[in-house]
Amino acid sequence: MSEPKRYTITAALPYANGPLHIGHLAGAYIAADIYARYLRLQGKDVIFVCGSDEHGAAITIKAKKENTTPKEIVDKYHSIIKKSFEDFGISFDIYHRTTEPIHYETSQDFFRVLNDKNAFEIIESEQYFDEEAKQFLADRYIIGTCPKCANENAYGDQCEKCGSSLNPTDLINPRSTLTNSKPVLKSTKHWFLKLDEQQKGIEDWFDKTSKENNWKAHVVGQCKSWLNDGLRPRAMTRDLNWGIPVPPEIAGAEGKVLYVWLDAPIGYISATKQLFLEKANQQNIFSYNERSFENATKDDWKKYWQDDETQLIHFIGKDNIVFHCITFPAILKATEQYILPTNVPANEFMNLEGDKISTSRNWAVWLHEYLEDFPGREDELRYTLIANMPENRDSEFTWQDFQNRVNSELGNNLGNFVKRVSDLLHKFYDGVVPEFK
Ligand code: B3M
Ligand code: ZN
Repeated sequence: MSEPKRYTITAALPYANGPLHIGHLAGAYIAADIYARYLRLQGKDVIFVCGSDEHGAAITIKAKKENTTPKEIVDKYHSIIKKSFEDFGISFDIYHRTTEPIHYETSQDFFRVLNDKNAFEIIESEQYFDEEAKQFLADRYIIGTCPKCANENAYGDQCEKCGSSLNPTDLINPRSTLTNSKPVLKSTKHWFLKLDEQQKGIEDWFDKTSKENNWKAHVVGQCKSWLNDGLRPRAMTRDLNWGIPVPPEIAGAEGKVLYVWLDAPIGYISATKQLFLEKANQQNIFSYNERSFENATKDDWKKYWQDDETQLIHFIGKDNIVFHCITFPAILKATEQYILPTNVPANEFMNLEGDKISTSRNWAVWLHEYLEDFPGREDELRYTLIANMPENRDSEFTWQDFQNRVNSELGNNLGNFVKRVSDLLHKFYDGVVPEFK
């Protein structure tokens, strides 16, 4: 393959419903940061974009738990997350957010284009409705007994005990987490992306691209299993009061919002638009890659998303594979305007002291706490996470391992090496590095 002209590197948009932990760093952000820095050192034209994912049930559930509004939740966690990334030294060119107006416009435009291109079909179905709260229930708002393992607290989309993926109607004795009442089935219609019609196009693209670019085996495995099962239409709208409204001119969609997994990856594009708006206006002059932003114009974002000579690389954790390797490419492809990803180097998970990292069980090393407890020690954590990166299988963080690596690998080995070189330099070369011959 000929040398690409430029690179668009994205890292998964973290949900603004909690602070960052080491699992996030090991899963996506450090790998993306290494790659961006590596390309910049080679003088390549690179943008590295990210931002907070601020819609969806992940946010509304957290707001309910903290007895506040979704807006307050996202404002709070967006600033905590943004600050931790900065303090830790992840070199994004922009860290944006999905509640910005530019993102609403971009997402609604996508919906319009998809609608015009006939990429949707409207399907009517029965969904659970909470009559007391007077609202349709997102899958995560319904709990009940798992039909497979009898766990009484399985969610409408998944049983966390046995891992089965479920539909809300599979649950025995369903109840609403909003009011604890028994939800009723009520009919509603949604805009489904016709993924079934895109099966062949996506398969051809996937086979070619994954081979040419040597995709990771576990990513290929997951994609193949989805493709072999056959793609089915997937709902791109929701009946929720938190999200981006479906464009108002679309008849019959009043009160509906875009599915969070439709708007979130579009967030990479709106972040890029915002980046070039700022560069064109000479705001936010600081950047890790000055060269590529000289004489920037606000339309430059297009080069990074619509030019065949750009490589698009998504860094994500393994739980996001299907959205980045199938759904989002299908959305991009349907517009007939955008490039598709060149690679999606997903990482697996990092566990902590023998147990899965869990925000709800508060089992994590929180980045903002680490930065407070070990000021100026970003590189020690960065090194340990890199040395242990879950590139092809789950890995494990332990404080013992952290201590050993810092003391023996960084302190003894690297420290000694640097000290000896420096001593020799002073002894034989007056402290000046000699010219290489
Ligand atoms: N916010 C899921 C997650 O944090 C989701 C990623 C969006 S990437 C476009 O795991
Ligand atoms: Zn179960």
